[in-house]
Amino acid sequence: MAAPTASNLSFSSSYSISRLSLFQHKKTSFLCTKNSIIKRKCRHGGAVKCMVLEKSSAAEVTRTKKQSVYKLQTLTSWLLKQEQDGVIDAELTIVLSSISMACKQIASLVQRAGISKLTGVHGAVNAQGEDQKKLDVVSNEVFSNCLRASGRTGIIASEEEDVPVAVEESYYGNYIVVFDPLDGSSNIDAAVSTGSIFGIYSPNDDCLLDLDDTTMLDNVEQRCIVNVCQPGNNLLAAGYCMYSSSMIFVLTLGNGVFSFTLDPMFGEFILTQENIQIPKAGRIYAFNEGNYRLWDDRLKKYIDNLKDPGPSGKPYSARYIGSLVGDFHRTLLYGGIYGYPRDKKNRNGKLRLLYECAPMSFIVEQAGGKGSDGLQRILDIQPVEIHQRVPLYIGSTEEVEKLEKYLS
Ligand code: AHM
Ligand code: MG
Repeated sequence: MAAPTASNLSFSSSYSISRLSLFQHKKTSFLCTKNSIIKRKCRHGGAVKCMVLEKSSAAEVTRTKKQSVYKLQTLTSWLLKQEQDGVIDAELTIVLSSISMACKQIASLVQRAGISKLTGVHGAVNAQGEDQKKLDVVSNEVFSNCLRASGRTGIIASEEEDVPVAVEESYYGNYIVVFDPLDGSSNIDAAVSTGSIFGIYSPNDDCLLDLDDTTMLDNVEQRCIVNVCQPGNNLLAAGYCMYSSSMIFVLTLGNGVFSFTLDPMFGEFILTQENIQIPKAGRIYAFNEGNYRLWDDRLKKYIDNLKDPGPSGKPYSARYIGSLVGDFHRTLLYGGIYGYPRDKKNRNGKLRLLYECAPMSFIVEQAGGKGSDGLQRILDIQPVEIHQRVPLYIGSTEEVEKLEKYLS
């Protein structure tokens, strides 16, 4: 039998069978210790410490190799696996990859905002009458460009655009993507956590633009609006990316919630949590209590009870970042409730159904929690306009149900 060449060999620093390295020559598997390879160049025969493995031992080594702590699953490889398993199609894989690329770019802009003079206001007001930050505008452009370039998106609707936009003919695809490119942007100038939120809807035949016809743009816009206004129940995928001490990408495709952390050493999202389950209950509440005076009396009673549950109970802890992605992420991992209620000034609360409340509710339900407007499930609400606002109560099932009892 011909001797294996040194270039074929793997090295191991240990003599134990499980840690010896394996190489194969035709149908026979060989193990070589590091010493034998280094000292004797692993020449076959003579005094060289090479062993021939039985097939079962070879399989054992292969199994050990699979469990290596150095094996990392990237978002890309995870998405490809979902595609192979038939959970998503190739087009959606590309859309999701484009979104992750947009998030990486936005993270870099957020991190360098002070240096590149991207803090402060832009000077314009968005469709909802809010002052846009410079980074709101830039992030919207980054997100939109990445989606357009994917060639798989047909319509995009953003917090920062007045109406949903149909992607140009040459790049046109089927998926409908709704997003808030930089949520919690009032926190940016103080370098506090922010995030991007997105939801993806399925192709809708009623909406596919016939690019050959002479439809007026207004009609196209109207058709886009109709198609974007889908209830959260129709979401195919939803997720968010949090720009914080770590950059975390959380995603659901309707089969559990998965979390990926950006490894800054090589710029890839790495799978760090699978099938996240929100605790059934949690003694943390996140509300902007500055609005207490404007709230409904039933809600005041609920909050009063959390703070003073009587002699038998321990008060809840208050945690409020003022950044939905950050507050939601903590709630997802530790349990508790996040709320943005309606009040005397804002009859429908502040948060937007399409690209804030619905995607987050899809994620929380996939993690075993609840998303409610106080009376009904957020995912059941049929939007009637793009920037529609709804009250949001989201988090651990028991906590949201407790609140619903107070409000009913
Ligand atoms: P934005 O999309 O304009 O950033 O507004 C949404 C944000 C949420 O992230 C956050 O939970 C909420 O507004 C905070 O509002 P407030 O400052 O009224 O507490
Ligand atoms: Mg927002």
